[in-house]
Amino acid sequence: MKANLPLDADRLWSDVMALADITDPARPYTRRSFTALFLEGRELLVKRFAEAGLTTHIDTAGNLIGRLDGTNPALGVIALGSHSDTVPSGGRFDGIAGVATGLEVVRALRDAGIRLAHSIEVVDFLAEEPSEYGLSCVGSRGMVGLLDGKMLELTEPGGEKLRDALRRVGGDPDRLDTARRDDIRAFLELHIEQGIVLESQSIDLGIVTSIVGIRRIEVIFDGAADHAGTTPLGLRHDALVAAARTVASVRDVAEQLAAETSGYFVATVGILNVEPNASNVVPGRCRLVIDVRTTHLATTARFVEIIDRASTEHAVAAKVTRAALTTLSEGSPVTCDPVLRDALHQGAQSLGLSATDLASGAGHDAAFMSRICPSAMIFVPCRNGKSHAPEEWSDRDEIAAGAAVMLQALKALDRSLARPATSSDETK
Ligand code: HGY
Ligand code: MN
Ligand code: MN
Repeated sequence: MKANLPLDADRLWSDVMALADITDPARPYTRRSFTALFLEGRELLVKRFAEAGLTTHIDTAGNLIGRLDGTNPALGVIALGSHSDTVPSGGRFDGIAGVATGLEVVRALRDAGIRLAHSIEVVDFLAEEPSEYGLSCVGSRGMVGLLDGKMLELTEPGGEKLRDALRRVGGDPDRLDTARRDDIRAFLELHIEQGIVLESQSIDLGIVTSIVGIRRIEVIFDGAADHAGTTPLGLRHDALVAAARTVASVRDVAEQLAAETSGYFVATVGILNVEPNASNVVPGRCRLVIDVRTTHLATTARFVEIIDRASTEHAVAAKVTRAALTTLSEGSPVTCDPVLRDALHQGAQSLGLSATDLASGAGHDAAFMSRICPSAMIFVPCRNGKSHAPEEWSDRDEIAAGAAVMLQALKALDRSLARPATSSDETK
């Protein structure tokens, strides 16, 4: 790992740790989107963005954007960033490392007296993690025009609508058209790998090739709440029995399809709500959410078809009913831009850092940003591949190395994207 990087690793680290301190103390590290803690984290970011010379605003999709005009603003924007919200009892680096890196890159340019031709924007996207409203990537969907009216009507368990929550954090659900961007020429996101490849192979950085498409599906079983002691087993309508067997089917079918498909395929049930959730009551209702990820959309369609059939069979066997499967959200798999990936590889090489191509099994804002501009991601190692858990860890120097590569790539792209495409470029 190189020490003499063209930026301030301690300053970058202090941003990451300062955000980590803003957590639900009972569930480190938790800073859920739309909460008071999230807004406290945003206040910190606004302050540090401003100290770095960025003008800040919240766009109507709720994204925090810090901007530094370029010497030739007509060229458009190169955007950097990620997200500052966490999963419940998550880590200190998922998302945060990417926002802090964008900020440090801007400060490093300032310290070096460098003013790029493109304007630079550092973005903290709203609610990248699946929020309490059941939707992920709220801000980046908004920036690319995919945050629709139906999504805005989603509610969290307390009944608040997403549209009202969006307004509460500074967005404007009635003017989402102004959040859509057509002036961003490139988007770069640094993220912890959330996997074990880089650490296990002692590679400094991952350059992401593709990002999985994620589909989240809700399944509801309705049976009959009954006395756990006096209701004979043969007369029960136990919704949890049908749900539990469906959870097992999700895992079995996922393993079968993952073995059959050449691409990447996983499926997980991470949410299981049981009503009334009492030890002495036969569960009357069960809700589960399936998270399906793949680089191969046809496999998702097959998975849904098999699970639709299997969950119906489990419902019949348990003498309960199963509502129609509801798709809560879905996104297609995307490939990262080859020109940006090459700039990241060149950046790593110029700093004597090792880098390898890597697919992402995690979803990211970059997947949505790739719909409006060339986008790419750089991964830094993640101890034991652990993420979405308090043990999540990435070293100060590992993040700084990733930031330095991003800085190198940004300077190169600022030059290459400013050049009008020549006929030879077109043939490339
Ligand atoms: O769930 C994901 O893949 C991301 O961490 N939000
Ligand atoms: Mn995450
Ligand atoms: Mn993330």
